[in-house]
Amino acid sequence: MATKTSRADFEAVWPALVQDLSEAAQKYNVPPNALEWFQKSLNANTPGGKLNRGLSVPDTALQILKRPLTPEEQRDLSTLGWLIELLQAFFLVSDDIMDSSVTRRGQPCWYRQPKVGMIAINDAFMLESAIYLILKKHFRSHPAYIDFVEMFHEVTWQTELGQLCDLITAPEDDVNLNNFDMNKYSFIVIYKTAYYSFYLPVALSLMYLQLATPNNLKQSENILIPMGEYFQIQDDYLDAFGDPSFIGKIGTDIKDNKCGWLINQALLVCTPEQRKLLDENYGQKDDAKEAKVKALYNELKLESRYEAYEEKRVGELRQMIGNVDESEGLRKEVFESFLAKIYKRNK
Ligand code: DMA
Ligand code: MG
Ligand code: MG
Ligand code: MG
Repeated sequence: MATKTSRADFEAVWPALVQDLSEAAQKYNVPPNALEWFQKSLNANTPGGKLNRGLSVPDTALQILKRPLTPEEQRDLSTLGWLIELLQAFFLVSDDIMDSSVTRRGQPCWYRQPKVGMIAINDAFMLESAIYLILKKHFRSHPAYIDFVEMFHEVTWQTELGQLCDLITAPEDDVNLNNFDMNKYSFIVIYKTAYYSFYLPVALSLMYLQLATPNNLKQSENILIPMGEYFQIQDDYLDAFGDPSFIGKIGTDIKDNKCGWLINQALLVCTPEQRKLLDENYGQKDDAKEAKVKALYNELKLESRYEAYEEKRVGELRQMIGNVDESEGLRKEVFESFLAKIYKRNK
């Protein structure tokens, strides 16, 4: 039996969702050029990524049920997966504006595309609204409908809290590395990334299957939040050490004065002279200064520090997964397959 949802099966659900959303706009006789704009934004910002989050909704159900999904389950769980991809699209369109990023998924960021500019802000809001339009259309009579709605609201709120801390810890005009530390860092990444990327897909799947007991949700959170923290540490590592043509985005963390994993690690091990170099070069929109910081990251051997961190965290996660209580229908495989998707990723 297949234990993974194929990308093609998952992608096949998307066009019908665009159609549903188009109908929701046409209900108000929206002018044709506005409808076209909305469809273009949906298609440019939602598919095209790794789809890890979206695929994890049907994948979680496959691991739990240990049988192939019925066509109805396949469609519903993929639809819930696409709602996470819409949430992600909403966050990424806004994140790229706030981070002054240049590329995303190998293309110019949406706000940098011809004729888009700051209309991207409204496009982001519409991507968020799309979640609730689809939820209502497809799941209004599901017993977990209100739980789905509340879960999307809560996770959105958590992500916004994380983004707020990420942004205010990185003021453009006031570089002060004393403001960074690993506790602040953990808060930022758990809230801005771990809840929506890791906890949400599993929670939605459990709710859909009517297996979302307090114990199952708590166990999932206890494993998926540290897993999501690890995922964002990978993102921060790849920001400086990844290949932009492979990861599809050009890193901005050094220039943006971000409280990222690499700078926090550098601060833990640098000498006073190296600290001076960081103070003078971090957080400025200057290619030569950014290059100096990267050179110091190499000198400090942050790459092997990262590899050591990765092995340690993955060992801890495997230990936690081994202790999962399966008596209420949760399965270790849910977490094993999630971990397998991200271990040693280079994109
Ligand atoms: C990502 O943080 C968090 C959200 C909520 C999009 P980031 O800015 O490091 O992401 P990326 O590297 O993809 O711009
Ligand atoms: Mg960003
Ligand atoms: Mg960001
Ligand atoms: Mg990043």
